[in-house]
Amino acid sequence: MSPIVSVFKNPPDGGRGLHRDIRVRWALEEVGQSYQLRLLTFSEMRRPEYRALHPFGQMPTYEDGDLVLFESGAIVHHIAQEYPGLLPLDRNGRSRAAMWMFAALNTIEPSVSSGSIGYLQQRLHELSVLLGEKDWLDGAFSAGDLLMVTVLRGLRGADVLEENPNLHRYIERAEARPAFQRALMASSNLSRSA
Ligand code: GTB
Repeated sequence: MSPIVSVFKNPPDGGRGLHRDIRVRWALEEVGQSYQLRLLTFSEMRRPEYRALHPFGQMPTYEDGDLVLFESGAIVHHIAQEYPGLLPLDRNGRSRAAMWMFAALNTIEPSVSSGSIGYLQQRLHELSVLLGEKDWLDGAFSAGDLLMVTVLRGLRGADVLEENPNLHRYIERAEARPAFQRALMASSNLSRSA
């Protein structure tokens, strides 16, 4: 049985891959693991059956046998540990990839929703300096880059992002990955058929 990922039946983003499920779909595509979808409307997300999977009634969730997970970061972390392809082989490298996963969700994502442009500007500038002309944050593409790019994608076109051209190129490089393209295509096909 392949894992089951919950997604919006009628994605409000019109299939542009802006919901948190894109993180999970992309991670599964990167590691070459097929998956099934649990399609949900907003009202179905409020039902007790779904609350049993996700206490906050959000998506995505991930079901694999007797394992049920919520929180997109935890799900991507699980996939990265379970299947080869999203974490380096050495212990220190794995810990640094986890550090970048936390940085994406715990430092950059909150700064995006903080409402303070100055604060966000500062964090993005620091990230831009750190990335420099490297392709990825720390060696090969990892789960850290995957989460960081999903956070940054929401800022595309905004001055605060575009004043860091290397971050724009970083997003483009990640979006050009075949695994991302497959995940995005699956999201937009779903939206078209809704
Ligand atoms: N921390 C959780 C995680 O990472 O899994 C956050 C999950 C979350 O916020 N999920 C949202 C949700 O289920 C969907 S992605 N919301 C319903 C609810 O809270 O009741 C957030 C989102 C929503 C809409 C757009 N959009 O329209 O473009 C983009 C992203």
